[in-house]
Amino acid sequence: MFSRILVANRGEVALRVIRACNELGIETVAVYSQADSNTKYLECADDAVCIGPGPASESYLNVPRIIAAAEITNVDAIHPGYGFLAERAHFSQAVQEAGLVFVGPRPDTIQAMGDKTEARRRMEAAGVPIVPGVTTALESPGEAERVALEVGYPVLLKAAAGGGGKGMRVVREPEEVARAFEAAAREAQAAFGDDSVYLERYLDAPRHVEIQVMGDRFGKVLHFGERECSIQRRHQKLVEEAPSPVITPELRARMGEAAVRAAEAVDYLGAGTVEFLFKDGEFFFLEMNTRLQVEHPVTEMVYGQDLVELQLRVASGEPLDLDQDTLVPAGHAMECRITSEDPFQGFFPSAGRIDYIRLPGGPGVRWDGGVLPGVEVGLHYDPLLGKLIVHAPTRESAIRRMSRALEELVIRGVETCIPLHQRIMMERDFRKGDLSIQYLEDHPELLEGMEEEEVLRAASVVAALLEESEKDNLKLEPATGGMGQGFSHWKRAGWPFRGRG
Ligand code: MV4
Repeated sequence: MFSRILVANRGEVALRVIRACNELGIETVAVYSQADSNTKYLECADDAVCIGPGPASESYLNVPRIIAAAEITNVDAIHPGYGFLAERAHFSQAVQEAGLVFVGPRPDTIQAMGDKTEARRRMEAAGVPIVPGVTTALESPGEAERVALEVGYPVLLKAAAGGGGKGMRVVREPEEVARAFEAAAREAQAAFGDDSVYLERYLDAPRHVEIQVMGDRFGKVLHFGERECSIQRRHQKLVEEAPSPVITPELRARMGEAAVRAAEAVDYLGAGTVEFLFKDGEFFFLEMNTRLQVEHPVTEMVYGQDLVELQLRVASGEPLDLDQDTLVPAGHAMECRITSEDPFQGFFPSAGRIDYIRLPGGPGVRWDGGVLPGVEVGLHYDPLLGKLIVHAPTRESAIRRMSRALEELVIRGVETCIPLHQRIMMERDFRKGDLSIQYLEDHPELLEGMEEEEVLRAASVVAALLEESEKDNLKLEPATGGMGQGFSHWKRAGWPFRGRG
């Protein structure tokens, strides 16, 4: 096992990796930008190195500075976390060339999965179901027209260098294909410096279900079941859960075997995720993410495994000491991503100084967060403040537990999406498990701000409570963050939904 590791990331994922290292007796070196000098993850590391100014290109994305920080602190390995450099083949390569271990897949694997047409070719060869369509880039608008007719409308044009939704175009009529092809190619060129575009059958309102995999240096690959990640906005996931409400043990075994074949086809090392679209009982390979993912905790909770510990063990050369047959999910886990965005103002990013945090606790509640009171939340980086994760025996009890924990959680100083999560937990289709990637578009009422009448009623309740507390000469903390945070006093008085069953 390693004796000292550099964590090339920030915030909650840096803390997650440092915690795993602390349990394993591995020393940690954190890196930080000048914008991050007083955050929580730094305090938990054994050493910390400033790698540059706030802009990510000059700090967390700067390969020479990170390698230099690793060299002066004498580490054995670098863990990239997720985002930033986690899926850059050249970083994995540079770490190796510096004589260090990259905690993640080999450069060739990252490269192969980064090219979406090559990924489709490899998956097809490995017998993994792919969405019907082409597996090489389209040469011309004319070819796009011919192929679209064969594949059948509607079709989706995608950038070969893409992923995460950039440069996609839905086409419903043959007359539109040529123009859409030109537009998609231009967009792909601008976004990725590569104008290659390919085409697939467009699936309407599928679910996003993904399988967690882990590979060791001896060619063994295991899967850890699925996560249901359908609830998202603009490709940013909001709520994830495991298991999926629609995946039976038989389907889990079939999807898991497909994901293991996918990983084996690219000589997979470390933690990875095979994404599928799921519709009408069928599943189709979408992409493979060659990293640990934000939502990995829901898998950890139901499988009772520490995925970061496993990453570190396989990276250091240990074999995976588990059998697929013994990996069976227990209970139900759910995660809400807590971001500094105002869901009722178009998810407008919110900046400010965090002046108060009250964290939830109790049975089956986990908080993976990277912020502390006093921390300045800026606009340099991703808005993720932390993740609230619960584990309970059934999906119904997990939803009740999440509602309870969301009510306990208070973050003041920035707007957050906590009130939206509270509404989702109460929403009928969510409760039934009736989900798709269209969920938020299908439920616009969840994003509506409060009616004026409701605001006035809430304000009068708050005023009455304040008057009461003054009368008793008590200094009461509001139960949640006040007006911006879900009108908790009102909710206790019966808004917006009562039921707890
Ligand atoms: C699709 C699709 C429907 N049909 N492919 C979006 C991100 C990119 N990685 C692939 N994406 C999609 N590919 C076919 N053939 C719908 C999406 C999609 C999506 C997929 C997963 C999670 C959220 C999504 C949101 C919008 C569109």
